[in-house]
Amino acid sequence: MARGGSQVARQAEIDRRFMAAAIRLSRRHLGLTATNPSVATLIVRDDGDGPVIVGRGVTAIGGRPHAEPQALEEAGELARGATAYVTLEPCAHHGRTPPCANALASAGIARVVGGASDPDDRVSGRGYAILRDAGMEVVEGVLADEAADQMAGYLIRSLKKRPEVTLKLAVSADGMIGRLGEGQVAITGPVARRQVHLMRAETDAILVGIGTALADDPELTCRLPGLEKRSPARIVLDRTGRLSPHSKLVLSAREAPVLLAVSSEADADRKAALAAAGVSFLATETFQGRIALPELLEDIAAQGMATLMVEGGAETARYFLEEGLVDRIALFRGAKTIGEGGVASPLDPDHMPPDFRLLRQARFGEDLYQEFTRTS
Ligand code: AOF
Ligand code: ZN
Repeated sequence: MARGGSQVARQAEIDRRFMAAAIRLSRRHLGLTATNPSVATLIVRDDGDGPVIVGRGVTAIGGRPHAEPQALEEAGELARGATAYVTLEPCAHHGRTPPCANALASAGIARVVGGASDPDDRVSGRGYAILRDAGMEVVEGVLADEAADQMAGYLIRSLKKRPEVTLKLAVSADGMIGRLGEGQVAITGPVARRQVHLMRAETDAILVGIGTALADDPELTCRLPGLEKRSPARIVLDRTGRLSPHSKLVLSAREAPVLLAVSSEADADRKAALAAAGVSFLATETFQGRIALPELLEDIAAQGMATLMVEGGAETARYFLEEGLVDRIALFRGAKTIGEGGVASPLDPDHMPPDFRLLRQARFGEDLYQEFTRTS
């Protein structure tokens, strides 16, 4: 009995270890799988000398093929009798390819360990049912929260019809996010800045207010060596269409999309000039003189974007917070002070809103990084 219990505990530990590895692998295609989540599968077998990975797959760029068939292909005959670790319940529907649940069964997989459950009506519960009906042992919900966190954009888009919103803030040691009228001011060091570029690579879209676009002339691209092609779409809240055709955003519109959220007040000639430079528009309604965020976010999700990072400025950040539309706060706390003429952070870094909890923290160079997620 005691031995049985310790074996179960040992297996549970092995399952958590391989699920954690699968979750890390799933990060590879974040921001690259369109409306599909970036899912990973590991095929693991144990022929007596301990568990060995014999197949790996991540949802392909563009969203297909899914993770499972790729991992099964790599494993080949070694899949027979093996365990499959999947970060999301395997699909049960006939899309362009047969259901992944059936593919796992035909390959002779003996055990499936799943992470997050899939809210997709075509899949929810059915994927696991197919596996069980085929005689496989199924363990659901291993590291479910961690798996779901990695595909939060997909889950929020499915359930709320809007993208997951991450508010990114860089706050100086004296609680400022910049200096009035000075454009971009360095608050964090080079390591933290590279981390922000990595976050840009993993997100579908970045959003700033027109005030920040005019004052800072930011490019908002990913400029990490080798990841330049992974720049997200750039969205500006620009109700009246004030963005300059000579701004860095517009000048790079053919390399990574630029979308302006405008109302009917935007001047037609200005819009035409911007359109000629490659800019697209999200025609949005206004509410009390501002772009209506819920409608805008619905449009963004309808265009297939599941993750949105709000990068500035203070007014835009406050607007998203007031509307209850922030799911995650990515807070960089710089070691430098700004002093006179500083623009105060919309959030006190020591007092996050009560419905947010600290998920992880790290140090990047001299700067502290803290990530909070909404609990309700
Ligand atoms: C899996 N493995 O790697 C992914 C899954 O349009 P389709 O046919 O690609 O289906 C999209 C749905 O497939 C998506 O809503 C989600 O339920 C699932 N994603 N499933 O078995 C994968 N990416
Ligand atoms: Zn599938």
